[in-house]
Amino acid sequence: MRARLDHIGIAIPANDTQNIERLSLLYKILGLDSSTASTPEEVPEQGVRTYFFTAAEGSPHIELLEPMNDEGAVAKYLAKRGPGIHHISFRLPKGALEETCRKLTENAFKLLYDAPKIGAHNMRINFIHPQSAGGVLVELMEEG
Ligand code: CMX
Repeated sequence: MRARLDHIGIAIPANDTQNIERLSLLYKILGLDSSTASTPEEVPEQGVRTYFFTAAEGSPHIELLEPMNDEGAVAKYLAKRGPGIHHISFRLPKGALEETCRKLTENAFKLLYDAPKIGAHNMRINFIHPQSAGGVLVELMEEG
């Protein structure tokens, strides 16, 4: 099993249209496909609206994370640390998530959920707590 770095999640302030437009322009100049940026996906369970920018084949994509309310993890992150890189996300081959989580737990890495949840793009997700992963929140995902 070999995971692939799928995307980098960036926390952005809520309701800042100008900021989203500027970032969209930045990624457009870099050639990222922003076709999904104008139609963000809402993930109420995570309390976020996500704007996805697709990079070149084989390269990690960019996911902007805008809080939908004051309670979610991203809203808390923004309040404490301000905008910036919120998490990195590894994509696992379909069917590998449970076994990978089992191995991580066995080796004392702290997972956030006992069982995977459904995230953006209908992916099954879990997270490794930043305290177990060098200060970086790590998302693990596989196709739902
Ligand atoms: N990256 C790095 N460090 C982080 C962090 C992040 N994203 N979020 C929190 N931390 C740090 C905190 O600053 C804190 O550090 P200090 O102890 O040095 O102050 C430490 O981790 C512990 O934090 P905590 O009190 O255990 O928990 P928080 O309330 O800060 O929540 C976390 C942290 C990871 C449990 C929470 O953010 C969470 O549940 N995340 C998973 C869900 C999520 O992030 N969803 C949004 C994205 C979903 C998507 O992509 O669709």
